[in-house]
Amino acid sequence: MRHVLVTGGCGFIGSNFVRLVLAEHPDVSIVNVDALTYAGNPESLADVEASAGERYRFVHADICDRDAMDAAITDHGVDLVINFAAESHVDRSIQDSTPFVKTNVVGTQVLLDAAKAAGVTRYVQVSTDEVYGTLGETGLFTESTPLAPNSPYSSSKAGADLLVRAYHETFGMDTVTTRCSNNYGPFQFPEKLIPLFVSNALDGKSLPVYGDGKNVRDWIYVDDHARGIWAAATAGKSGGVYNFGGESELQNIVLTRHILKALGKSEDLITFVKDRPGHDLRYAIDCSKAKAELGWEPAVTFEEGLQRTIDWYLANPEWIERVKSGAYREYYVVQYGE
Ligand code: NAD
Ligand code: TDX
Repeated sequence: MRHVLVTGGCGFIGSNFVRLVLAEHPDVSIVNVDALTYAGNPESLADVEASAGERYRFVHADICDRDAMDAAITDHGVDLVINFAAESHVDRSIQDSTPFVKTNVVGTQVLLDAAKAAGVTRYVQVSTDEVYGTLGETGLFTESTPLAPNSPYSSSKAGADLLVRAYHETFGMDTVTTRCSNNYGPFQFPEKLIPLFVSNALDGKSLPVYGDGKNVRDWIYVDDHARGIWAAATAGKSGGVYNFGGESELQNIVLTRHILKALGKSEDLITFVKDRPGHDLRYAIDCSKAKAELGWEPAVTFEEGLQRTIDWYLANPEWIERVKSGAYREYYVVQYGE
């Protein structure tokens, strides 16, 4: 049995990762450490909790808590740590960067120290293409593109990446860092573009497109990212960095029209609003290294992935309604007004 510690497993990508790895690898058990912030929802793993038996354990703890991290690693005989836990939304980091520095930078340092002290075999850092900053209209991010983050979110993620690099260089820790483009799929919190716009369209509310809508993102279905992380964790080179992307670039306005069309809603719902400060123009990933070294490639086309995602949101209205209660409303008013 391989004992894996996943942090942030009650979030969007973490929950999809836990479900997929437990289903595809019967020799793996997972302990999920999550602080259950606004973005963490144990309901997203209720099916796993009910069916995985001894192979799944949940620990309610903060990755900044060293004693709790030591205990989670030693109590469960963990040999592989995969750190998904993060504050992950750019707009929230513009409102207040404090929790971003705490969780993304300090939390990573604490987890690295706990993993080092326990002598785990490997530490995997789930990072993002946003650490590379922005592209112009051409070109792709490779693993050797210099880090040039532009938001408090991406700079806190870049800080974490540099700590991971330093623990590999200084202490010889076996680390792997993954950097992925924009994910979408089931269980994504409706502050991110796709679930926000699906949810608003279903409610007949306006879809707030920032600026002129011409910013470009490279969209990847969450299961493709999850498979990439597992491939990097199990077959990546020590100290390696691996980019993952969906090879599916779209301007935000084009994506918005796809969503409205798929839901049979009018384009009159589109509203252009004030641009995000420091809004990166374009992200696009060169994932040839992951293809060559890990035998990985994105398997889900954007059309198929978007349809699966929309079908999931249509089939799970109660998940989205519960998530949108309380604190979400306050955030929405601060970000978008009434
Ligand atoms: P998310 O916001 O949906 O989930 C984050 C999870 O981390 C939540 O369950 C939350 O409760 C937990 N968490 C937050 N602070 C914590 C702390 N201090 N201790 C323990 N748990 C804590 O995020 P996501 O979209 O699933 O992203 C997961 C990871 O992938 C992040 O590291 C993010 O930077 C990275 N990433 C995301 C994307 C994307 O498109 N969403 C793309 C590339 C990389
Ligand atoms: O209301 C909106 N209107 C809008 O036009 C929102 C929420 C977003 N946008 C634009 C901004 C971006 O150009 O849509 C694009 C996507 O925005 P987000 O979903 O907020 O994602 P992004 O800022 O690109 O970052 C995402 O990808 C990389 C994740 O949130 C990060 O966690 C990940 O690291």
